[in-house]
Amino acid sequence: MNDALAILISGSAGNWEPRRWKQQFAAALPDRKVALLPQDAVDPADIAYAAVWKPPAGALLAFPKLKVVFNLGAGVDALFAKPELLPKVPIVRAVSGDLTGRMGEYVLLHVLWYHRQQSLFDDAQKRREWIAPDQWAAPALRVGVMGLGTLGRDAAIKLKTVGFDVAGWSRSRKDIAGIRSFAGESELPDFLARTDILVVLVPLTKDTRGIVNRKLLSGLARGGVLGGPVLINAGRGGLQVEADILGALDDGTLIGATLDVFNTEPLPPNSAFWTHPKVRITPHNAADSDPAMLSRDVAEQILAFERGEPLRHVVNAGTEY
Ligand code: NDP
Ligand code: OXD
Repeated sequence: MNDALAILISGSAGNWEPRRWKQQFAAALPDRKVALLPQDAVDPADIAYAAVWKPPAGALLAFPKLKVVFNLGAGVDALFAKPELLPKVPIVRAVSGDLTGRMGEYVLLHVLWYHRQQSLFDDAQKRREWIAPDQWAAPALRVGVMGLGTLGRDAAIKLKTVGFDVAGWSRSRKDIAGIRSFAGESELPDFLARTDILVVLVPLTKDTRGIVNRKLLSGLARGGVLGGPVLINAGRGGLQVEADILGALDDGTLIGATLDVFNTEPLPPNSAFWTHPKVRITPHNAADSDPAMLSRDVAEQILAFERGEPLRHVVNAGTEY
């Protein structure tokens, strides 16, 4: 029998409904055993590949002949929460045009929402009032993208295409036409000081946990066209210190926040974020992993790997992304 694929997904609804993934993987790999765990019966020694989203800690150690783990999202922080329980095999993360396109849509939508002062019009409509606020053009708004990797780079280019004044921050310097690149901790203060809207798209790692805190938010630009800085976090909840964000919104350090990710998900009903007038919440759906698209990508990688070709998008265990 060909080396089997195990699917381990923590999730129950929407795109994380495990049976959707089983169906798509079975179609993408018709000649191979595909086992949805824990329900399907399979000999652990037959498993050569695992496709996972937040698998139970240590579950991957059950497969003695495992060759590759495919993470079904871009972020691998859930796996590296317990690195000592990871098998010593390559971990490949999701990189797909589908995922990248979705994130670009999300970033554009929310930056444009602030830029075009949409909340004023929503409120005015409720009052049946025809208002005429001043509106600036896109080059007047300075957007800063934290993380210029697969998703951040694409979002930054899309923002630049609309006309915004865009810069990005990453560990290593980038050369992207029309986008100023800031690199490393030493250049973070200058990056923040020129940023009206901060878009967070760094991965959650040992180096970035809690990076969106009071000190960082206090370093954002003042005096911009919005009247104060805005935070958009579509990365991970663990990047943000939530009490600091609430404090910054309350004392005017931030004028708004759009949050797709939270320390606890789903966001508990008693969270102050739900009712905060300056907060916009989305339910960690900035860029959903599509079962049909990603199972096809994983199947292609498995077949290429078996032809002796190198794996793509392998995570660096040292940097955790
Ligand atoms: P990449 O690995 O391609 O890019 C990560 C970027 O962050 C790189 O530019 C990297 O710098 C930078 N970075 C990492 N660590 C640091 C650091 N310590 N200091 C400065 N810069 C740093 O990731 P993706 O773009 O594919 O994804 C980013 C994140 O988006 C994912 O990890 C995930 O958490 C989140 N995500 C959220 C989704 C949602 O629906 N909300 C959906 C998909 C992803 P360098 O280039 O120099 O290495
Ligand atoms: C991802 C996510 O990391 O959906 O891809 O959060």
